[in-house]
Amino acid sequence: MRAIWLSTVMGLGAALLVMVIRRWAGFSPAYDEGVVDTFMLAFAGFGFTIGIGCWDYWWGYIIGNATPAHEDHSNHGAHSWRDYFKVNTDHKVIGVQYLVTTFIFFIIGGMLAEGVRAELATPGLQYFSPATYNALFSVHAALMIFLFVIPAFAGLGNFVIPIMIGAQDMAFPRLNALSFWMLPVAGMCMVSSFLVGPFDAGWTNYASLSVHGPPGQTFWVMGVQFAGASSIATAVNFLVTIVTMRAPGMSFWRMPLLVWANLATSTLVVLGTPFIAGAQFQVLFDRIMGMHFFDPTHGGNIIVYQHVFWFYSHPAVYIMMLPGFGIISEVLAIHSRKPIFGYKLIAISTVAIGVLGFTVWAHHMFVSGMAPWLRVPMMFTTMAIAVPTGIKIFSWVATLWRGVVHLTTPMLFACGFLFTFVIGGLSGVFLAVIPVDINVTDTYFVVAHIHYVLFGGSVFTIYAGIYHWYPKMTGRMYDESLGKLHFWLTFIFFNATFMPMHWLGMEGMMRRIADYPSKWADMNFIISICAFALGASTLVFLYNMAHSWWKGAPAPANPWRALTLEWQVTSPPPIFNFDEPPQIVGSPYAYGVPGARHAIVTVHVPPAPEEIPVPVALAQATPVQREAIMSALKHILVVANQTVAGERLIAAVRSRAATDPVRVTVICPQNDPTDTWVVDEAAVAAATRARLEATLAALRAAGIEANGYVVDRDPYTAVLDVVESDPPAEIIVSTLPRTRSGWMRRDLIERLRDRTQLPVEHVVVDEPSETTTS
Ligand code: HEM
Ligand SMILES: [Cu+2]
Repeated sequence: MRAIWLSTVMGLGAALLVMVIRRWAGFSPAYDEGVVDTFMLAFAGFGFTIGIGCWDYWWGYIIGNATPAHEDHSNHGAHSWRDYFKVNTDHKVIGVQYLVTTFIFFIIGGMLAEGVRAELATPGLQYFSPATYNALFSVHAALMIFLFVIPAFAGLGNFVIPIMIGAQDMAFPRLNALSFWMLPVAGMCMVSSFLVGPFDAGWTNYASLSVHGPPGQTFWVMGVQFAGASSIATAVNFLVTIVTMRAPGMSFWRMPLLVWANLATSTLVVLGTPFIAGAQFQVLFDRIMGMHFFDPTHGGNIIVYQHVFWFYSHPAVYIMMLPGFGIISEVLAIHSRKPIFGYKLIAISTVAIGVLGFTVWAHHMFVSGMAPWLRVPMMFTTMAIAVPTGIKIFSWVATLWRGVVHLTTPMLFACGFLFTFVIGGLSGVFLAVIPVDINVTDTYFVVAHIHYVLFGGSVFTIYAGIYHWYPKMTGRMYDESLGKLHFWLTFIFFNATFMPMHWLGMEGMMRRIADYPSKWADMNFIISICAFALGASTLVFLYNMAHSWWKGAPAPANPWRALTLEWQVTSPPPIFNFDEPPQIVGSPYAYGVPGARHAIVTVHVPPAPEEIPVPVALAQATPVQREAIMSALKHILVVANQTVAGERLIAAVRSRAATDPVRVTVICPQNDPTDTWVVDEAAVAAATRARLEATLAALRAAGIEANGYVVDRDPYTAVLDVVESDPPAEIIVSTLPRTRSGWMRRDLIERLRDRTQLPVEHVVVDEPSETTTS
């Protein structure tokens, strides 16, 4: 491919050119690793993005080619799997590209972690030299942070955010593609550092270790620059998209919380990332140009590195948290069928965390030798961040409270997140306390803390998001039992791996060291075994994703019955998302509020090829054809008694039939306590039968295949009977208003939802004209 040879040619060419210039200018040696590597990587990376075609359009524009009057959208949207390997400007394709790529780096980073755990399984040095060990955890952490967590959120956001706000794409689709294609470049820089002597100064790359470290340090610096450029470009793209492209009616207070989270995160990225880029350039200049930013013997200052680094990297922990918080807000509200508790407070606390995030950076430097007084304000600001974070936690728990909780896989991961993140947050508050931090600095207590927030906080939320939007992205359902298995394995082995590290740390086991005293042998052995099991649990996930994409059941447009916009279009969404801009009319979270709507979406359904009404087709069919027609129809079960012929009920069924061919079973359960004292059994039964016949006639008149019967049971058992014998896809229950309905007094709807796990719609029929009285 053009990308490969262009990046090779440009990389080697640049390296050669630099050497020639150095020879000519009289520098010796002509081959200086640092300088040559820097130019080689920069040009190879740049060449890759050129070769793959990111710059084609802009280049054509610059050299004055005629720009087409109408964009032909030829590289927009995926028409076959091959399109995922090309430059594509469709945010949905880019979102999937991001997720798949980041998971590849997640797996590489995970394998490096298993290497770390293998070495630590027993005391002494077995597999790796101390230097290699340093490289293992450095590359592990760098890949996890810069090539997995941060870009995986960018990928999810890319897919979901434009649809959520009712836009057709991101504001700058070509820039979006360039952002994505810089990622593999960044990842290759980091991974290929193993070829030259990998970087080993930790993911923080402190000077002066980084200045004097092996040649791989240069690879790390260039990797961070590409990853950083990618995230800044994406963040600008998100900001412009969210601020300028929301659908009519979507005020800030009607934005889903994931959009809020992304707005705050993108602001952090735009303000913070230039700092880490600057710090890494300074390291690079110290290395290759003989500058002395961080060399005290020449008037430099080492601590300045840490200040600049953490001024980015503390906000970066929120870059790795806030999008996850957004995902959790969506998942919890949708899967517990309740309006989110404290919508505005969650939104405001998201922004507050973003702002406060810039005021705490030196809590990472309590023992660095910085001015001692600076610790005190940093301690207080750090503790202050616990307030908005606590607000969120309480709001999420309050959302769950008395909701109809559906323990689907995304919901399980969301609950797992709550559990682990609270632990990670609490150990964070401990670490904010100066004397505690001084005591456990650089021990396994910190390693435990990092993983509780990053694995529990970010990886769990990424999983929750992927499962939640998987049906939308692929148009297929994932396997729910495998999903649950994946969750429990991950949850159990995660805690078994990282919880004991708290104790090791408090006993004084130091991090970033390949060996340890033998008194900790047992504990470390157990941890390593659990870490291998944790790694293996990922296989369940990968199998589920790959197999379901290939063979999973087709996903309906809205399997979770969510209100937000991305669920109102087909799965997967059409290439330009919406036929017409949707109109936003209400809150995105009014779950369980009767009649609530978030948006009005116009969908132009293509006219069906032949328009023979189902009953007519059935009447003409042979028994075999009949069977086929019946099984292709979506089965809807309607449960009603007094309200059975209600207009609203019939309208609800008709609207189902408008989108999918349906067949309907209507049941009228009889033994229902009525409001009257004296009951004439025979008369009641006759009246019920008459209402049922009227309903069936009305449905058949509308071209719907309908059957029905009066049953002599209570509604709950009657429904379960049908679910057993002829499983419906959906249930519609029609009752009188709550105050006058015996069924509602017995919580019929909730009980049916819990028991059958099917969508149950409740139609309330009120006006006297709509109920046929006997
Ligand atoms: C199978 C899962 C994982 C295992 C077994 C694991 C194991 C470890 C271990 C043992 C260390 C400490 C090495 C040392 O200090 O000597 C470490 C460091 C680290 N890990 Fe992980 N890890 C895993 C997943 C992750 C994930 C998902 C992330 C981030 C999203 C992450 C981020 C980090 C960071 C930031 C460090 C600090 C590295 C440094 O000291 O510079 N890890 N990991
Ligand atoms: Cu921090």
